[in-house]
Amino acid sequence: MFSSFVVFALCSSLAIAGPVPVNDAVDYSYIIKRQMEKRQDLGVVPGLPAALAGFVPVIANMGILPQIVKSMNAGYGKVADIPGALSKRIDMETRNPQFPNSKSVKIRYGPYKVPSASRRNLLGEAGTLFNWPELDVPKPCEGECVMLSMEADLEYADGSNANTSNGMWLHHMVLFNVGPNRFDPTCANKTSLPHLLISSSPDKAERVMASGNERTRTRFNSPYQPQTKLGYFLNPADKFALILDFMNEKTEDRVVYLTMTYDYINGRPEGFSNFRSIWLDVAQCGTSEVRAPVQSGKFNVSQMWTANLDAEILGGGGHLHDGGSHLTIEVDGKEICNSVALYSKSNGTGAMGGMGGMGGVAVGGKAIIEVEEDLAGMKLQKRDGPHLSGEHISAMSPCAGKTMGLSKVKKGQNWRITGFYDYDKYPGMMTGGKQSNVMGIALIMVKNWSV
Ligand SMILES: [Cu+2]
Repeated sequence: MFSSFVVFALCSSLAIAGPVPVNDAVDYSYIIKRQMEKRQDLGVVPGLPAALAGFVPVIANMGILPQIVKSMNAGYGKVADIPGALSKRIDMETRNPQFPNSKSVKIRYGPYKVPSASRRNLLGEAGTLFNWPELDVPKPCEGECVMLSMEADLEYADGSNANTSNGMWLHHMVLFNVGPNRFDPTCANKTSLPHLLISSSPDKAERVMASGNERTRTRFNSPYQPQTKLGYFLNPADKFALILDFMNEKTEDRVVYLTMTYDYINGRPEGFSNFRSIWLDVAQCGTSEVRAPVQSGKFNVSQMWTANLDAEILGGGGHLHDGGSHLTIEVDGKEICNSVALYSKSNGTGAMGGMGGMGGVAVGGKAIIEVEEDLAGMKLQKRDGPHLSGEHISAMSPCAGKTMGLSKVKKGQNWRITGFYDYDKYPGMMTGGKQSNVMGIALIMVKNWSV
């Protein structure tokens, strides 16, 4: 029932191989791994057909995107609160006990009416609430605070979980932060569909987190290393916005709440650094997909970025699809990172193979294997293309410490990422007998950034 042209999170997991060398006294490998996995979602235009990507400027200039989305959701989306529903803000015990004064709160947004599976939208998608923009999004704190982690979930009015077991999918959600000095560094001054959807632009809004139905927690710090002390700093003037996309497998309309559980510390706790990641993408601010230019042999895909912020680099790594051999990052003509694709037959995930896999990473000798979370992700056949037997990319080598040839991002630097492919050496993914679209993405994790 699920349409194959839904491009969001074709590869919802983006794993790196560990252990990661340390950059300074603190080992950031856990955070790098988590960010590599979760940030994958942020660069991809949720739920829009790849074919639309080339028309982004046209759609933007015509200003028709909101109308398209509106007509696809007519009669659905946000509805009045249900009498007797749970409170919209539920204080919880802290989920980060390693940090004194940390808090956790679950906020329920909506509710949202999702069409029945017997109703199809203009794209032929059944039972879909399509990229619903939500601009009324209460934050966990109104003053200054530091977010430590957060995660998205779906619930019915009574608080019971809405998930695949009862035919409801959190297909994807993207959380934006709109405010002074907020921007998506690599999309600034460009047209970006996700930002258009929330009536904003990459010069005013940045993507903070995204999730698919795997619903794993996005972390800005490591639960195993309290000394890492990283977080996403929220300011009083910041405003949240959401893009929501849910799917209903039952033949009646249903109403669900999106829940966000936020973990945070009020104020600016001592020793914490402001974290963010920089998303470099060969198809920047679009769908992240590039048509494979050849059917066999070698090619590469590349993109430039002029740095528009200052920051300290923690680490980074690349993301390629099957057929890719390595991804390089050059700054002012000098290579600072070579992230190499590691192929394996036995990543055991089936659905996830071929696009990054699910590698574990060793931190301080301790392997972190998040089996529960990964298992949930594996069920998402719909969000992946077909994966046949054979070798697939199971991880990409990270750059950090000795393997990261640069310690600071500085305004004006010329960055270039290049994804290298060789179909003769590594078979690509095929769609209808032809090479599938490919990706070339690099994520750079930084702290203490300023504009
Ligand atoms: Cu991908």
